[in-house]
Amino acid sequence: MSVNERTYIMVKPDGVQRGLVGNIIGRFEQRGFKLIALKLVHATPEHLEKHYADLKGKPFFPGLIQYMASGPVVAMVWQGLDAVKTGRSMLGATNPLASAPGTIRGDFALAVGRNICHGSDSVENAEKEIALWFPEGIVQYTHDQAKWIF
Ligand code: RTP
Repeated sequence: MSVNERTYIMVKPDGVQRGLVGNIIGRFEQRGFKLIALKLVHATPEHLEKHYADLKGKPFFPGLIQYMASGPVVAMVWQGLDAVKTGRSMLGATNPLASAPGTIRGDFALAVGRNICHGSDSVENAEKEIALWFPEGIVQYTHDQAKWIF
């Protein structure tokens, strides 16, 4: 756990199609995390196979890649205290049927195969995912010069 921990959060194609991007970003802002990278990406199957490399061989893997490649995703990096663990708890359980109300999946999703968002499950995987989705690097900034924020 660190104050400047970073996590990779992604709105999946169904979340984008359903107009949930603003709500999901709003939740991370309101919780107190800092947005340090964001882009809309229509990922290729090859890129998604790298992201989900540890799931290769699972029966749902081909369908997962097809779903994730079906439209653009919103790729984001959020930073702040315990960002990985807190990000996962904000998303809710992988299967939305087990996600508590008040979580993103618990409020907006029903099916495990259409669970609208992704969040890194460890600090190590967050760093790997950030490098995969933002190979161009991340602009670091501070609010120090924002004199209009008190
Ligand atoms: P994510 O990586 O998307 O945040 O999900 P996760 O860690 O909570 O879950 P993981 O086990 O890594 O699964 C990745 C994604 O694969 C889809 N999935 N489908 N039984 C199924 O049909 C099934 N199981 C998993 C979900 O989209 C899940 O988020």
